[in-house]
Amino acid sequence: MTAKDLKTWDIFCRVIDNYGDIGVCWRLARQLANEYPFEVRLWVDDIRTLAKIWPSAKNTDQQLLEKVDVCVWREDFNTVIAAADVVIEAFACNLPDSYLAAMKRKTTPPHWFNLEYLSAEEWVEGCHGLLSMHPQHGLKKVFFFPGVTAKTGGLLKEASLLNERDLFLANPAQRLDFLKNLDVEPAENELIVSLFGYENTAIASLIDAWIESPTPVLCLVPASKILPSINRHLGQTLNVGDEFARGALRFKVIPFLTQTDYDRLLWACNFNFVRGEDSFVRAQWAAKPFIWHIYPQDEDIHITKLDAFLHHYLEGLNPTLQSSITTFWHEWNQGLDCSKSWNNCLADLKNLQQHSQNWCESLSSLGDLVSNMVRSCD
Ligand code: TRH
Repeated sequence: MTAKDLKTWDIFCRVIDNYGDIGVCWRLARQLANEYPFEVRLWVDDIRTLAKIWPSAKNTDQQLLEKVDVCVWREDFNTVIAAADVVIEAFACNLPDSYLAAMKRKTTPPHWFNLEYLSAEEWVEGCHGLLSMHPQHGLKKVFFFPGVTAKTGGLLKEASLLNERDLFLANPAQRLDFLKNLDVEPAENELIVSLFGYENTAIASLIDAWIESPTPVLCLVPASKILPSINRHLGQTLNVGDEFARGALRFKVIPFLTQTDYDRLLWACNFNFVRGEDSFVRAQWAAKPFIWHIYPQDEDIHITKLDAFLHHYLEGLNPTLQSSITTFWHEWNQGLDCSKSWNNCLADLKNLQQHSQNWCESLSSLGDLVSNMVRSCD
């Protein structure tokens, strides 16, 4: 059987916290269903979180959404008679026993992937594509690692994404209309920043730097976990729709957007603060300067992951900017004063912008995760 004979795909997703688990799975499901002649079913245990990034998702057990059959994955899972030709277990979420038994019953065993979290660490290249055998059923599972090098599974990227981005950016009126719909009217010389992050004490130093900034700053904050940190420093209770101005800084709290509009936001801004996994990837495809608030882990494992990414990302950049970015990213992730490193990065924004484009092009030349996964089924 080749990939084109594999008609049915099941994706299993457990929402651990925030939006990244479903964010990745929903994007993956949509791409498989819309770019290939596959029947795609997404099993998710928390439909309300899906509705946050895709508001047309209803709180119902089964629905067809964007060509994807979206089903609620309940603890007492026993609804499936036939397993799919390809099964994606996202982030080691443990498939239900009854589903494993259905996989075992198939005449040709399904292709079974465990989709791992993204990491740019070196060991990932050695583990991508490794097989493990299920102790009871003897079914084989492939470990599929996203990554930023040719020896990994690559990153999720829809076929039309970069083209859509370029069309959007080539039409300044479209950009202004998009912002206007968010009730945002930027002044001509304002630096527009999008800010999505976890709670972070470092925001206090940035707010102070932006108030004093020689370039006016318009900061757009989708309602999320960083808002209380902002409110605390400003002594305000800003909510969706509120605006706050002091010195050279304007803050605007915008609604949480759909995944599609969030891309547009990243394209429309001059600098993006992102976090977790999926927004981090989208910022790279936006080809704009960005900073990553990595998902914090015990014993500072996340800092090793941060450095592994920086090692690839900074290649080819002038040493001064390399050092400014490294310092800025470390300070932001450790909740430290980052006013100086922000100003240092901004002093070379033109080069940083060019570098963001170069990075995006080099990533794009590696292909994309879905094509790589489909090809690996051949
Ligand atoms: O929300 P995140 O922090 O998600 C995660 C989870 O914490 C997960 O458990 C962890 O393992 C993973 O990170 C690494 O960040 P992420 O991955 O960026 O997901 C956010 C999603 O929300 C992404 O799909 C983009 C989307 N989004 C919108 O659709 N609209 C918005 O306005 C914003 C700000 C984000």
